Amino acid sequence: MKPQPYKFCFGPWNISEGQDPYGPPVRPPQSFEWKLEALKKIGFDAMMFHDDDAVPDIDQKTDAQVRQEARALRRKLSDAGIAAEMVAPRLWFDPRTIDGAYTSNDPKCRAYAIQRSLRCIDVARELGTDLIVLWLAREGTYVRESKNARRCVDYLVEAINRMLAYDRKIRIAIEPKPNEPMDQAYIPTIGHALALAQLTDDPDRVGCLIETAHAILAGLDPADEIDFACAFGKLWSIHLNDQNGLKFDQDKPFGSANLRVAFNQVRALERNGYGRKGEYVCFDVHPFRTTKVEHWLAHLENSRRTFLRLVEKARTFDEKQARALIRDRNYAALDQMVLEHLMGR
Ligand code: XLS
Ligand code: MG
Repeated sequence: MKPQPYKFCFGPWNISEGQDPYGPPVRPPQSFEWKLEALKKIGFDAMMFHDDDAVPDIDQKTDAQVRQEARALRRKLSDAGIAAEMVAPRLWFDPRTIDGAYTSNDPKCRAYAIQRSLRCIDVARELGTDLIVLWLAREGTYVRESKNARRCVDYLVEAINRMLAYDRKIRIAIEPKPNEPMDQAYIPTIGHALALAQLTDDPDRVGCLIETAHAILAGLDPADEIDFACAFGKLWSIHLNDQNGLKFDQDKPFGSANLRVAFNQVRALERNGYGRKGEYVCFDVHPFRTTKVEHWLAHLENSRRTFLRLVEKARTFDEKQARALIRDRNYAALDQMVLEHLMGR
Protein backbone atom coordinates (compact mmCIF):
# COMPACT_ATOMS: atom_id res chain seq x y z
CA MET A 1 0.00 0.00 0.00
CA LYS A 2 1.27 3.47 -0.92
CA PRO A 3 2.33 5.36 2.21
CA GLN A 4 -0.10 8.05 3.20
CA PRO A 5 1.21 11.62 3.05
CA TYR A 6 0.76 13.27 6.44
CA LYS A 7 -1.37 16.36 7.11
CA PHE A 8 -0.19 18.92 9.67
CA CYS A 9 -1.89 21.12 12.22
CA PHE A 10 -1.24 23.49 15.13
CA GLY A 11 -3.29 25.84 17.32
CA PRO A 12 -3.22 29.63 17.72
CA TRP A 13 -1.69 29.17 21.20
CA ASN A 14 1.35 27.58 19.60
CA ILE A 15 2.42 31.00 18.33
CA SER A 16 2.70 32.18 21.91
CA GLU A 17 4.11 35.42 23.26
CA GLY A 18 6.40 33.93 25.86
CA GLN A 19 4.83 34.67 29.24
CA ASP A 20 5.57 32.16 31.97
CA PRO A 21 4.72 32.11 35.70
CA TYR A 22 7.75 34.32 36.31
CA GLY A 23 7.51 36.96 33.64
CA PRO A 24 5.35 38.80 31.11
CA PRO A 25 5.07 38.32 27.34
CA VAL A 26 8.28 38.98 25.40
CA ARG A 27 6.74 39.19 21.92
CA PRO A 28 3.86 41.45 20.82
CA PRO A 29 0.40 39.86 20.63
CA GLN A 30 -0.76 39.06 17.09
CA SER A 31 -4.25 38.94 15.66
CA PHE A 32 -5.95 35.70 14.74
CA GLU A 33 -5.73 36.72 11.07
CA TRP A 34 -1.96 37.04 11.37
CA LYS A 35 -1.74 33.56 12.88
CA LEU A 36 -3.93 32.05 10.20
CA GLU A 37 -1.82 33.71 7.52
CA ALA A 38 1.31 32.34 9.21
CA LEU A 39 -0.13 28.82 9.27
CA LYS A 40 -0.95 29.07 5.60
CA LYS A 41 2.40 30.57 4.70
CA ILE A 42 4.33 27.68 6.19
CA GLY A 43 2.03 25.18 4.47
CA PHE A 44 0.12 23.54 7.32
CA ASP A 45 -3.29 22.03 6.56
CA ALA A 46 -5.44 22.60 9.62
CA MET A 47 -5.83 24.57 12.81
CA MET A 48 -6.96 23.27 16.20
CA PHE A 49 -9.01 25.45 18.52
CA HIS A 50 -10.08 26.04 22.05
CA ASP A 51 -13.72 27.14 22.07
CA ASP A 52 -12.66 30.67 22.99
CA ASP A 53 -9.87 30.78 20.38
CA ALA A 54 -12.73 30.37 17.91
CA VAL A 55 -15.22 32.62 19.73
CA PRO A 56 -13.40 35.02 22.10
CA ASP A 57 -15.19 35.85 25.38
CA ILE A 58 -17.55 32.96 24.69
CA ASP A 59 -19.15 33.15 28.16
CA GLN A 60 -20.31 36.72 27.50
CA LYS A 61 -22.16 35.78 24.30
CA THR A 62 -25.58 34.36 23.55
CA ASP A 63 -25.95 30.94 21.90
CA ALA A 64 -26.95 32.63 18.66
CA GLN A 65 -23.91 34.92 18.74
CA VAL A 66 -21.61 31.99 19.42
CA ARG A 67 -22.93 30.08 16.44
CA GLN A 68 -22.81 33.12 14.20
CA GLU A 69 -19.19 33.95 15.10
CA ALA A 70 -18.18 30.34 14.60
CA ARG A 71 -19.83 30.38 11.18
CA ALA A 72 -17.92 33.52 10.25
CA LEU A 73 -14.69 31.83 11.33
CA ARG A 74 -15.50 28.81 9.19
CA ARG A 75 -15.80 31.08 6.15
CA LYS A 76 -12.43 32.63 6.96
CA LEU A 77 -10.89 29.18 7.27
CA SER A 78 -12.37 27.86 4.07
CA ASP A 79 -11.28 30.97 2.15
CA ALA A 80 -7.77 30.19 3.38
CA GLY A 81 -8.16 26.49 2.47
CA ILE A 82 -7.57 25.49 6.09
CA ALA A 83 -9.61 22.89 8.01
CA ALA A 84 -10.60 23.00 11.67
CA GLU A 85 -9.19 19.85 13.25
CA MET A 86 -10.86 19.91 16.66
CA VAL A 87 -12.39 22.17 19.30
CA ALA A 88 -11.56 21.86 23.02
CA PRO A 89 -13.52 23.54 25.82
CA ARG A 90 -11.16 25.72 27.87
CA LEU A 91 -12.27 24.59 31.31
CA TRP A 92 -9.43 25.97 33.40
CA PHE A 93 -9.63 29.79 33.23
CA ASP A 94 -13.02 30.73 34.58
CA PRO A 95 -13.40 31.27 38.36
CA ARG A 96 -16.08 28.55 38.25
CA THR A 97 -13.42 25.99 37.28
CA ILE A 98 -11.07 26.86 40.14
CA ASP A 99 -11.72 23.57 41.97
CA GLY A 100 -12.00 21.48 38.81
CA ALA A 101 -14.64 21.67 36.08
CA TYR A 102 -16.62 18.42 35.74
CA THR A 103 -15.28 17.26 39.12
CA SER A 104 -15.75 20.46 41.12
CA ASN A 105 -17.22 19.94 44.57
CA ASP A 106 -19.74 22.69 43.78
CA PRO A 107 -22.75 21.46 41.74
CA LYS A 108 -23.25 24.92 40.18
CA CYS A 109 -19.70 24.88 38.91
CA ARG A 110 -20.13 21.38 37.50
CA ALA A 111 -23.26 22.56 35.70
CA TYR A 112 -21.31 25.48 34.21
CA ALA A 113 -18.61 23.10 32.95
CA ILE A 114 -21.18 20.93 31.19
CA GLN A 115 -23.00 23.90 29.65
CA ARG A 116 -19.72 25.31 28.40
CA SER A 117 -18.86 21.94 26.87
CA LEU A 118 -22.18 21.82 25.02
CA ARG A 119 -21.45 25.26 23.59
CA CYS A 120 -18.05 23.98 22.52
CA ILE A 121 -19.92 21.32 20.55
CA ASP A 122 -21.98 24.07 18.87
CA VAL A 123 -18.73 25.73 17.84
CA ALA A 124 -17.30 22.46 16.49
CA ARG A 125 -20.45 21.79 14.50
CA GLU A 126 -20.24 25.23 12.88
CA LEU A 127 -16.54 24.78 12.15
CA GLY A 128 -17.22 21.47 10.42
CA THR A 129 -15.34 19.14 12.75
CA ASP A 130 -16.75 16.22 14.72
CA LEU A 131 -13.78 16.04 17.10
CA ILE A 132 -13.97 17.43 20.64
CA VAL A 133 -10.77 17.27 22.68
CA LEU A 134 -10.90 17.14 26.46
CA TRP A 135 -7.71 18.15 28.18
CA LEU A 136 -8.92 17.62 31.77
CA ALA A 137 -6.69 20.33 33.19
CA ARG A 138 -8.12 20.76 36.68
CA GLU A 139 -9.81 17.40 37.13
CA GLY A 140 -7.72 16.26 40.06
CA THR A 141 -6.55 17.57 43.40
CA TYR A 142 -3.92 19.55 45.24
CA VAL A 143 -5.12 17.99 48.48
CA ARG A 144 -6.04 14.33 48.23
CA GLU A 145 -8.70 14.47 50.93
CA SER A 146 -10.48 17.45 49.31
CA LYS A 147 -12.42 15.36 46.79
CA ASN A 148 -13.94 11.94 46.55
CA ALA A 149 -12.09 10.33 43.63
CA ARG A 150 -14.68 7.57 43.28
CA ARG A 151 -17.45 10.12 42.85
CA CYS A 152 -15.28 12.11 40.44
CA VAL A 153 -15.19 9.17 38.04
CA ASP A 154 -19.00 9.27 37.98
CA TYR A 155 -18.93 13.04 37.37
CA LEU A 156 -16.56 12.61 34.43
CA VAL A 157 -18.75 9.89 32.93
CA GLU A 158 -21.88 12.00 33.46
CA ALA A 159 -20.31 15.01 31.71
CA ILE A 160 -19.15 12.92 28.76
CA ASN A 161 -22.58 11.27 28.49
CA ARG A 162 -24.23 14.69 28.34
CA MET A 163 -21.95 15.66 25.48
CA LEU A 164 -22.51 12.39 23.61
CA ALA A 165 -26.28 12.79 23.93
CA TYR A 166 -26.21 16.44 22.87
CA ASP A 167 -24.78 15.59 19.48
CA ARG A 168 -24.90 12.04 18.14
CA LYS A 169 -22.17 12.75 15.60
CA ILE A 170 -19.36 14.07 17.75
CA ARG A 171 -16.39 12.03 18.91
CA ILE A 172 -14.57 12.88 22.11
CA ALA A 173 -10.79 12.50 22.38
CA ILE A 174 -9.47 12.62 25.93
CA GLU A 175 -5.98 14.15 26.23
CA PRO A 176 -4.47 12.81 29.44
CA LYS A 177 -1.78 14.53 31.49
CA PRO A 178 -0.64 13.30 34.91
CA ASN A 179 -0.02 16.62 36.66
CA GLU A 180 0.23 20.39 36.17
CA PRO A 181 -1.75 22.41 36.94
CA MET A 182 -2.89 19.78 39.46
CA ASP A 183 -0.67 17.82 41.81
CA GLN A 184 -2.47 14.62 40.75
CA ALA A 185 -4.82 14.32 37.80
CA TYR A 186 -7.62 11.78 37.70
CA ILE A 187 -6.97 10.74 34.09
CA PRO A 188 -3.17 10.61 33.83
CA THR A 189 -2.60 8.09 31.02
CA ILE A 190 -4.13 6.61 27.87
CA GLY A 191 -5.07 3.50 29.82
CA HIS A 192 -7.17 5.65 32.16
CA ALA A 193 -8.74 7.54 29.25
CA LEU A 194 -9.75 4.38 27.40
CA ALA A 195 -11.01 2.71 30.54
CA LEU A 196 -13.17 5.76 31.25
CA ALA A 197 -14.50 5.55 27.68
CA GLN A 198 -15.84 2.05 28.44
CA LEU A 199 -18.02 3.45 31.25
CA THR A 200 -19.77 5.94 28.98
CA ASP A 201 -23.02 5.45 27.06
CA ASP A 202 -21.24 5.19 23.70
CA PRO A 203 -17.67 3.91 24.11
CA ASP A 204 -17.16 3.84 20.32
CA ARG A 205 -17.31 7.64 20.28
CA VAL A 206 -14.85 8.18 23.12
CA GLY A 207 -11.17 7.86 22.22
CA CYS A 208 -7.98 9.68 22.94
CA LEU A 209 -5.28 12.12 21.97
CA ILE A 210 -1.68 11.49 22.98
CA GLU A 211 0.66 14.37 23.73
CA THR A 212 4.33 13.35 23.82
CA ALA A 213 5.23 15.58 26.78
CA HIS A 214 2.27 14.37 28.81
CA ALA A 215 3.23 10.71 28.33
CA ILE A 216 6.82 11.47 29.34
CA LEU A 217 5.58 13.34 32.42
CA ALA A 218 3.71 10.15 33.35
CA GLY A 219 7.00 8.25 33.10
CA LEU A 220 5.83 6.40 29.97
CA ASP A 221 7.20 5.94 26.48
CA PRO A 222 4.90 7.86 24.10
CA ALA A 223 5.49 5.23 21.39
CA ASP A 224 3.99 2.54 23.61
CA GLU A 225 1.06 4.83 24.38
CA ILE A 226 0.52 5.20 20.60
CA ASP A 227 0.54 1.44 20.04
CA PHE A 228 -1.81 0.91 22.99
CA ALA A 229 -4.33 3.49 21.73
CA CYS A 230 -4.11 2.15 18.18
CA ALA A 231 -4.78 -1.40 19.39
CA PHE A 232 -8.23 -0.04 20.33
CA GLY A 233 -8.56 1.95 17.08
CA LYS A 234 -8.85 5.05 19.24
CA LEU A 235 -5.95 7.35 18.46
CA TRP A 236 -7.89 10.21 16.90
CA SER A 237 -5.30 12.95 17.23
CA ILE A 238 -1.74 13.44 18.38
CA HIS A 239 0.18 16.36 19.87
CA LEU A 240 3.82 15.77 19.08
CA ASN A 241 6.39 17.77 21.04
CA ASP A 242 9.20 16.96 23.44
CA GLN A 243 9.99 17.08 27.12
CA ASN A 244 13.28 16.89 28.99
CA GLY A 245 12.40 14.64 31.94
CA LEU A 246 10.07 15.20 34.85
CA LYS A 247 9.66 18.94 35.17
CA PHE A 248 7.17 21.60 34.04
CA ASP A 249 5.40 20.95 30.72
CA GLN A 250 7.99 22.15 28.21
CA ASP A 251 6.31 21.71 24.82
CA LYS A 252 9.71 21.66 23.09
CA PRO A 253 10.01 21.16 19.34
CA PHE A 254 9.43 17.56 18.30
CA GLY A 255 12.61 15.49 18.74
CA SER A 256 14.44 18.32 20.48
CA ALA A 257 15.13 16.48 23.75
CA ASN A 258 15.30 12.86 22.58
CA LEU A 259 15.54 11.99 18.92
CA ARG A 260 15.29 8.26 19.52
CA VAL A 261 12.05 8.59 21.49
CA ALA A 262 10.77 10.75 18.61
CA PHE A 263 11.88 8.13 16.04
CA ASN A 264 9.96 5.45 17.90
CA GLN A 265 6.81 7.57 17.95
CA VAL A 266 7.04 8.02 14.19
CA ARG A 267 7.65 4.29 13.74
CA ALA A 268 4.58 3.55 15.86
CA LEU A 269 2.45 5.96 13.83
CA GLU A 270 3.70 4.42 10.60
CA ARG A 271 3.05 0.82 11.63
CA ASN A 272 -0.48 1.69 12.72
CA GLY A 273 -1.33 3.60 9.54
CA TYR A 274 -2.00 6.80 11.46
CA GLY A 275 -3.47 9.41 9.13
CA ARG A 276 -5.29 6.95 6.86
CA LYS A 277 -8.65 7.91 8.33
CA GLY A 278 -7.89 11.62 7.99
CA GLU A 279 -6.15 12.10 11.35
CA TYR A 280 -3.76 15.05 11.52
CA VAL A 281 -0.26 15.28 12.95
CA CYS A 282 -0.49 18.23 15.35
CA PHE A 283 2.45 19.94 16.99
CA ASP A 284 1.60 21.29 20.45
CA VAL A 285 4.91 23.13 20.68
CA HIS A 286 5.93 26.55 21.95
CA PRO A 287 8.73 28.88 20.91
CA PHE A 288 11.52 29.16 23.45
CA ARG A 289 11.00 32.29 25.56
CA THR A 290 14.17 33.76 24.06
CA THR A 291 12.76 33.59 20.51
CA LYS A 292 12.93 36.78 18.45
CA VAL A 293 9.88 37.91 16.48
CA GLU A 294 11.58 37.11 13.16
CA HIS A 295 12.08 33.46 14.25
CA TRP A 296 8.60 33.05 15.66
CA LEU A 297 7.49 30.11 13.50
CA ALA A 298 10.76 28.17 13.58
CA HIS A 299 9.60 25.69 16.27
CA LEU A 300 6.67 24.67 14.05
CA GLU A 301 8.62 24.36 10.83
CA ASN A 302 11.43 22.55 12.65
CA SER A 303 9.02 20.09 14.26
CA ARG A 304 7.52 19.21 10.88
CA ARG A 305 10.98 18.94 9.30
CA THR A 306 12.17 16.60 12.05
CA PHE A 307 8.97 14.58 11.75
CA LEU A 308 9.38 14.13 8.00
CA ARG A 309 13.08 13.25 8.34
CA LEU A 310 12.10 10.62 10.91
CA VAL A 311 9.43 9.26 8.56
CA GLU A 312 12.25 8.71 6.07
CA LYS A 313 14.31 7.10 8.82
CA ALA A 314 11.42 4.82 9.75
CA ARG A 315 10.88 3.82 6.11
CA THR A 316 14.56 3.11 5.46
CA PHE A 317 15.17 1.23 8.69
CA ASP A 318 16.51 -2.21 7.79
CA GLU A 319 13.62 -4.27 9.18
CA LYS A 320 15.08 -7.52 7.83
CA GLN A 321 18.36 -7.04 9.63
CA ALA A 322 16.49 -5.96 12.76
CA ARG A 323 14.41 -9.16 12.65
CA ALA A 324 17.55 -11.28 12.31
CA LEU A 325 19.10 -9.58 15.33
CA ILE A 326 15.88 -10.06 17.31
CA ARG A 327 15.83 -13.76 16.38
CA ASP A 328 19.40 -14.05 17.63
CA ARG A 329 18.46 -12.08 20.78
CA ASN A 330 21.35 -9.79 19.93
CA TYR A 331 19.75 -6.69 21.38
CA ALA A 332 23.12 -4.96 21.86
CA ALA A 333 23.62 -5.03 18.09
CA LEU A 334 20.01 -3.96 17.53
CA ASP A 335 20.50 -1.02 19.90
CA GLN A 336 23.63 0.08 18.06
CA MET A 337 21.95 -0.43 14.69
CA VAL A 338 19.25 2.08 15.68
CA LEU A 339 21.88 4.61 16.78
CA GLU A 340 23.90 4.19 13.58
CA HIS A 341 20.73 4.60 11.51
CA LEU A 342 19.78 7.80 13.33
CA MET A 343 23.32 9.13 13.04
CA GLY A 344 23.18 8.63 9.30
CA ARG A 345 24.80 5.32 8.48
C1 XLS B 1 -1.99 21.56 27.57
C2 XLS B 1 -2.68 20.91 26.47
C3 XLS B 1 -3.51 21.82 25.61
C4 XLS B 1 -4.44 20.94 24.83
C5 XLS B 1 -5.69 21.53 24.33
O1 XLS B 1 -1.06 21.01 28.19
O2 XLS B 1 -1.73 20.24 25.70
O3 XLS B 1 -2.69 22.60 24.83
O4 XLS B 1 -3.75 20.32 23.80
O5 XLS B 1 -6.50 21.96 25.35
MG1 MG C 1 -1.85 19.23 23.88
